[in-house]
Amino acid sequence: LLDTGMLFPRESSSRELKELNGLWAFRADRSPSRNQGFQEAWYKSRLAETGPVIDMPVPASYNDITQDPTLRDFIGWVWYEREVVIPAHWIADGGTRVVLRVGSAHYYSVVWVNGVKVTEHEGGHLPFEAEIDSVLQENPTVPCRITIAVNNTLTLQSLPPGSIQYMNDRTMYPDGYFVQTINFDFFNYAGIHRPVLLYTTPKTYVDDITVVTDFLDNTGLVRYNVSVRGATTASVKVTFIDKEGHSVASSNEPSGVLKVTDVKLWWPYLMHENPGYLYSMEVRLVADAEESSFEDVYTLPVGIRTVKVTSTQFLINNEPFYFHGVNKHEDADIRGKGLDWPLIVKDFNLMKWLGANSLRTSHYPYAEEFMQMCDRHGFVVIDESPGVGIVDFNSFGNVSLAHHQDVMGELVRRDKNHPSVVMWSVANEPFSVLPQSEYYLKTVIQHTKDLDPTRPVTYITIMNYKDDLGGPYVDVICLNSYYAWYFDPGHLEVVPFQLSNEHENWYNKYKKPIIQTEYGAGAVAGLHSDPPVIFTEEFQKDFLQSYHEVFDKERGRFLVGELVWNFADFMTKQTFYRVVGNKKGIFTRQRQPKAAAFTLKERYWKLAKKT
Ligand code: GCB
Repeated sequence: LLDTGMLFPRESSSRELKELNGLWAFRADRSPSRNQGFQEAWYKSRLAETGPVIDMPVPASYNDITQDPTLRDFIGWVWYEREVVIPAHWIADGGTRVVLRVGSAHYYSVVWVNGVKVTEHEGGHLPFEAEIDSVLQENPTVPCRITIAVNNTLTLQSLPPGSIQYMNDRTMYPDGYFVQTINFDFFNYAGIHRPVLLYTTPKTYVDDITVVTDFLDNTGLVRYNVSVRGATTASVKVTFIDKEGHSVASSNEPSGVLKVTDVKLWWPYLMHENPGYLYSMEVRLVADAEESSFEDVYTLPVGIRTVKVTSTQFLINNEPFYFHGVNKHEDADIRGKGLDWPLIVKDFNLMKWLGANSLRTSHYPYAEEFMQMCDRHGFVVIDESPGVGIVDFNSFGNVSLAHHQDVMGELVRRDKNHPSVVMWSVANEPFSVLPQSEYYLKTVIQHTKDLDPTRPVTYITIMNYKDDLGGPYVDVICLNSYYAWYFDPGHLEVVPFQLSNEHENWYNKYKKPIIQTEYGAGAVAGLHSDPPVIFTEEFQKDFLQSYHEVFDKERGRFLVGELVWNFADFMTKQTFYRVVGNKKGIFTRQRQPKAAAFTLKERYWKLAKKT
């Protein structure tokens, strides 16, 4: 299905980059049909010529940028436009491939260049791109105009699924009133969330690279495959370079195995004094025929490590790994889910402060820039698809299954070379007790294993071991538990019974290792009470500790990890059980610690010393 690669755009001697971040012109299509933009072909001229526009930063969610609640809650098409001057030499000789790339836009996007449609893409959280050099050559306007229409509507066939409900009782709701229903617990932020850029390659170019790593004694083995696209025949030269810049292995074949002597393995943060070691794999493409001269150079960071799962352990480089870390969200004040470097770096600093060694990209793929930081700093990642809130009977139908498989294809294609990614999660809390769910989950998991036979695959469940139907198909049992929160709220005395029974039952049934992929309690920063009650900082702290006591009895037996819910407070839709969002963060949304953060910090550093 996916017949091209999706390498992260990098500059090289043969590739240029031009970022299109900054201010774009913006308009929401508020017509009753939500379709005026297409009817009037707003992409054909400058957006300002067809109506009023406002400034909109890219990347950012548009929801929290203005003072307008109807834009915050808008459902439908919004239009973005920006002009850019294309360097003359990109189009002059016809030898350059120009690609427009969107890091992600939520949810459905259509893209035009100078009024010509160049691509459309379904799904947020994953990149898409289009070759635009022929459009630029045929319409050489200065500047060049890029228009992107984005629709955030979620349907039973989208991932995540949702549905639109029309409220037709005119005594109760105004004319045309409808709502978006969703089955997930985070705000459905929308817009262009990640960088938009133009990059160039020669017409014959490195389209994709796949690496699979292993080691034997002190020799690293890098099995690789380079796929080339374009007309001309070309030779591939691969050079493997260490951090000091020394070439340690090389080859002249498009695929093969590189042998790296005295290998420096990629290790998780806190597991080794030199975590996150990355080599550089330089792939150089050179024209074979004398009459054509071109070269394409792409350099991929590569970490050499292995991942294995036994019935009781999760092994990285054949050593037992215990996940002590966090679940995150891409979420912050004002920018929503928009990529923001200060926020990313701050979050990494906080994770290091905490002594975390791992995270789950709950509940969708995170920015590539974030994943690269995980590689470099040695954070171990459970890479989750946007398959969150699959609860409706109909969403187990064939259409959504096919789409889910496509999304896994896009995710694996994007993230397959990250050493930090040690497991794929195809879904969070699907309603895996329905008979239809078994075939669905089995199929998505098998599909993901076919795409990447080297990593374990799982989904995250909250269902009982008795009723859950997906257990036989996962490599690691991943459980979310909220005893003493959603059930028996405030009664920590139930935790040792309910949590440990749950774990024992799952383990005895499947003989697979378990990760507690979520556990957590809400705390509004600054609320205090002794004796503790729910929503106070004291309760959140005690809640975590009561779970830790159970974990400590199971670590070394079958429990291989604990990921707190959540790293930071995050926004949700407005509902009576959320107080300006979900407050289960151990940091506030502004990244300040609550009392529980210190409890966790002490624990994680202790755990780090033990492993
Ligand atoms: C869960 C979900 C997560 C929610 C969390 C909660 O089980 O996976 O998305 O935010 O519980 O706080 O309810």
